[in-house]
Amino acid sequence: MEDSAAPSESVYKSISVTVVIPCLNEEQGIEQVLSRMPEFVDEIIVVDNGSTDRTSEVARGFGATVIREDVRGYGRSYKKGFSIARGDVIVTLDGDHSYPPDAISYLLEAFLHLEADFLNASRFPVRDSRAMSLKHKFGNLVLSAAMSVLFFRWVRDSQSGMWVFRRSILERMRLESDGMAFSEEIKIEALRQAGIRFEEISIMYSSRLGEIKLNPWRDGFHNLAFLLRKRFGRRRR
Ligand SMILES: Nc1nc2c(ncn2[C@@H]2O[C@H](COP(=O)(O)OP(=O)(O)OP(=O)(O)O)[C@@H](O)[C@H]2O)c(=O)[nH]1
Ligand SMILES: [Mg+2]
Repeated sequence: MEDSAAPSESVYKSISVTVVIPCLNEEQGIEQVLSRMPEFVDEIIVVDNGSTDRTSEVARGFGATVIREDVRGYGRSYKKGFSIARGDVIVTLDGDHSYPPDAISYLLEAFLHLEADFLNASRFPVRDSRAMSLKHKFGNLVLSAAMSVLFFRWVRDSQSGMWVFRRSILERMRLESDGMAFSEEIKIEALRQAGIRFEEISIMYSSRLGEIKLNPWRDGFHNLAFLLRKRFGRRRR
């Protein structure tokens, strides 16, 4: 936080910023992420999804608010984190240091400049060839193309885990996924709701630190099936 006379001056251009990070055994990555967090961030929430390593201790050491979500799931973790966030704007990223914390200021600038309500940080084009395998690139391309066709809007990276959005739009979204499909669901909801302005810009993406948890085939097919259900399934009230 910035050293200032009035506490309100720590906010970024009059908006307060909360960063939410879901973590499942990310002791290595979270240290790198939090040590690079910009000073102007007002609140950092790390959602520990039942880690058995030192993720929580490391995060607390950097002054983050650590909450625990005992039921496994990426979406589940985000929903828990969002429920206690207080910032005007929420920024998300993984705890594995694959998304760049130092892009947050640039993303916020773009978010304000574009007058967006939801800004998606696209990992494409991937500049570091080690960051994403050909198989992952292909899977991402298929899923993003499917989402673009089904929801009539070109989205370059439907699976990106880095977003900037106004916290107030959450109450207009129907977020049902508890798993990895949460990432595409939040974008679909942003696209679907009238009055939510969706924008997308590129960031640098790097290879993750720590152990891989994603199961590309299982999660890929699940996310594709989720897209179809979300598009053609009955909308529950
Ligand atoms: N896979 C998974 N990740 C979780 C879960 N709960 C929290 N997370 C965190 O959610 C973030 C995204 O998960 P990753 O495993 O990095 O998924 P990914 O980015 O699609 O895959 P990688 O390319 O391997 O980084 C990470 O910070 C995880 O620690 C969970 O139940 N499953
Ligand atoms: Mg990751």
